[in-house]
Amino acid sequence: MKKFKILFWLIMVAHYLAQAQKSSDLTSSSRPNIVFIMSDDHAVSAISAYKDWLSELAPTPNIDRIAENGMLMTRTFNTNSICGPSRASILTGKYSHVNGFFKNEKGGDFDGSQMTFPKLFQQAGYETAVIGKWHLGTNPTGFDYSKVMINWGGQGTYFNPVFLENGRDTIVERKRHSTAQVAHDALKWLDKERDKEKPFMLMYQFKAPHRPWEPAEEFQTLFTDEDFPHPSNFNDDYQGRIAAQQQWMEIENHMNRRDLKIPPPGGLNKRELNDYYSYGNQGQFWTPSDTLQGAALKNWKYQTYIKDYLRCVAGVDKAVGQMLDYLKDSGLAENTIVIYTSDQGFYLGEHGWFDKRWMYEESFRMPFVISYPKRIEPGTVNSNLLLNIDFAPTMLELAGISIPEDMQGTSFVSQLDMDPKDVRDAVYYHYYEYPKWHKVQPHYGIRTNRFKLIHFYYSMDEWELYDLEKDPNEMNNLYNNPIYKKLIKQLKKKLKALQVEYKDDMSLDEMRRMTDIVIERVYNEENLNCH
Ligand code: SGN
Ligand code: CA
Repeated sequence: MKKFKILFWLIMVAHYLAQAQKSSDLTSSSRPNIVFIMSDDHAVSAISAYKDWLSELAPTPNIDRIAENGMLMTRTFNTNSICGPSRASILTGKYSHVNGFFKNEKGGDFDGSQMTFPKLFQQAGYETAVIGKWHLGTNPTGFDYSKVMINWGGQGTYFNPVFLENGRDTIVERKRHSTAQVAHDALKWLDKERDKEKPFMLMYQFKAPHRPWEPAEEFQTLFTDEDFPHPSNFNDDYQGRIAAQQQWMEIENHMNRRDLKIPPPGGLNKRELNDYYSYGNQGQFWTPSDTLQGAALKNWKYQTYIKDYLRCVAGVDKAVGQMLDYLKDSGLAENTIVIYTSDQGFYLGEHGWFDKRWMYEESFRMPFVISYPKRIEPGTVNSNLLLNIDFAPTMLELAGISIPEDMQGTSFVSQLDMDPKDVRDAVYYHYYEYPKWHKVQPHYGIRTNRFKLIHFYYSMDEWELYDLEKDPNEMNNLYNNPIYKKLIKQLKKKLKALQVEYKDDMSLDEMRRMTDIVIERVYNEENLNCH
């Protein structure tokens, strides 16, 4: 009898200790804070931690600090390389066709009633906020505080950006450049406004370095005396790649006067001004001076573009540094996970292009660096295949919050711990928007560690195969080379399996209909009355 009594008390004590541990996990500082930093259109090559071709000319010392303190992911990809869709996939952990936000242009607004990772953090007792770019139409849901840009179709502008605060108040910020404003607001929220009893999850999101690449005054003279090199395939002729022959995103032929900061003549009304600035979008020829023509004109456009782009990046890097300094000085750094990423990559002259959308590496890849001093070994590198839909489950697991069954991404926490489980052998991609803005044919495909197979299906039936080891710039389409017949068969089988797994196994006609859908945004400037 006595034995049973002792056993009973032992069980009771163990139970009590377990409960106490659980509640202290929920209330104490042991739950990590998260600062999720995301810029817009920031290419991997424009982050010096990646030691890519622009690293030495345009360093990003502050973003690099995150990599030095934590882990640099070299193979992170998005599921649909365009702004809103990538953001919707990050929030939901689901592919575009599942979360319903598959194109920016006339694809409607994001359904904010669905489950998103910020909602799960909020429900678990976190204080949540989103500050900066949102670009999903409907008001943010799942946040205790939100201040997001709403003008220019939700893109926001670099100067005089218009924000919506907490879904109610419209504020035109005239004092600061958009990047500095977002930094100011985020630091203010962290330092003064949040509930300090709770752990926090902050989404700190910049418009920069999105088109039309307008840097803040303090960066406008940076790189003035530099002459940037061209990427090796700057003069790509798109041989063997039919879809690439039809796009409208060449630096030489599709940059407009706004992009290249050509001042308009006086006396134009709003409409004329818009026509003036957007001249060039569809290949209309113009030159800033009659003597500037041909290769020299193309180079001038490129130099103007890349410098403005990298000046915008310098602004973002400064804002990242301010955040890191604040976390350090306030004692928050040790228990805060810091992530830096971008909604997708971008072309900085590769294939002669700007913009994104393609499954080719430069736009398919996303930068991703993460630090968490308590858990991640500093200076580590991970080259496993990751996706933007993995971010939500990963953050949830790090915070000890359970991951909903229907999230399609997979947590990569085991990889942060250097004990990899569930490593993928391929990633699946699907892009829909056409023809606006840049005439990129809808396509889907898979990428393994070495090969990439793409199907352009909308108004053509073209397949492409690349050996990324031998041809990292994707210039040589191997699809019709008989040597690869067996490999193509295997890749197609894998592609089909992924389509079934992710429930994207519709007919081509159904896919085309998604491209053709026209749902106007409810949420646009005219309806906002904010000027
Ligand atoms: C704007 C740009 C396009 C860009 C899209 C989508 N045109 O429409 O060049 O591809 O945004 O960008 S602009 O004349 O308005 O600059 S996204 O990042 O929002 O997806
Ligand atoms: Ca973007």
